[in-house]
Amino acid sequence: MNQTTSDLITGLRKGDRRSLARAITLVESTRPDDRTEAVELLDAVLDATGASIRIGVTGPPGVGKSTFIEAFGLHILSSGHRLAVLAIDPSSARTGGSILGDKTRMGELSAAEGAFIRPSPGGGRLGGVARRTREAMLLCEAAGFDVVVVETVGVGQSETEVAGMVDMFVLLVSPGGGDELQGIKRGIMELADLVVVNKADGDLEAAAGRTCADYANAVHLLQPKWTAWQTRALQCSAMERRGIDEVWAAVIAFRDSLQRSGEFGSNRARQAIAWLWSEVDETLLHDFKAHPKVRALAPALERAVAAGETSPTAAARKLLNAFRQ
Ligand SMILES: Nc1nc2c(ncn2[C@@H]2O[C@H](COP(=O)(O)OP(=O)(O)O)[C@@H](O)[C@H]2O)c(=O)[nH]1
Ligand SMILES: [Mg+2]
Repeated sequence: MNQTTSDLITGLRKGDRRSLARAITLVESTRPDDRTEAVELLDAVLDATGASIRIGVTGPPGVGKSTFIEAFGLHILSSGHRLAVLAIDPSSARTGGSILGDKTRMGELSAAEGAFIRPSPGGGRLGGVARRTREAMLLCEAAGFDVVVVETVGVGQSETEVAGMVDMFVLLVSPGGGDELQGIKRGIMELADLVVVNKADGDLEAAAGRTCADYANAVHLLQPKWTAWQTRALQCSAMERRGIDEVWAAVIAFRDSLQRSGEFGSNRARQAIAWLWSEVDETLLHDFKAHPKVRALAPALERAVAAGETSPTAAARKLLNAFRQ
């Protein structure tokens, strides 16, 4: 292990935010020597990880995720916790814009002593993002952040991946009629442990109440995820910072119920095993695609498959044989 890495470990264990930022940059790097350092780093701090509650926050663009996380985060800090926010935005790699928007919407939180906010630009493949986000989450825990929020834009497969690495999954929705309920994909509803109807203020307050009741009914029809917890629906105004304490109370109730039933620990164990295999999957696939023989053969085989001259199965076999040789 080099000096930089051992300095990072010391800094992390002291809760230094600059060391945390640098450690996350290291785990995000794809350079092979950085990867080696990153794995050593993660191993060295593993004993200091795990003692947090990991919360996924998702919802369609514009629902108020960033505003909510700002209000929620400040509330959590005031109860004496340290909060890390990891924001995954698959579009930010292209536009770069949403990070700036989030920085301003989370201005008070980013300036707060006990908070750490890190946008995770979507580095190409989604799987790659989730992979590094898991590692970043462990680093935040090692640095003493006992609440970790992973924010994801509710548009794609990212929800499933994020739900697979957090303890609790919170779905933010806007006030609206029955159509709104239809618009949220059923699959995402099934992942939610808590549905929060945001923007329950001003003209939207009455609609928020109705939407909240609709969701409360809808979640009862879903297959329960846990024996010790039934998905709830709440409403809040992130902008006016009302109803935020109820959301935090629900998070605590969720954690306590699942810890009592043993499901908290068993879920984490399941997630760790899934992580192991996805790490193997992704590394193998990466090595496969980077293999010189595979790279040499692939273009011609792709053309042959596209032209209908070779079956995809036969072409895949050729590539796999070239890889194994
Ligand atoms: N009325 C109202 N507007 C809100 C609330 N929360 C967020 N907004 C507004 O909704 C828009 C999108 O908010 P933002 O936090 O960026 O949403 P995100 O895309 O989900 O992160 C902004 O114009 C916010 O000011 C709320 O509780 N009430
Ligand atoms: Mg946002």
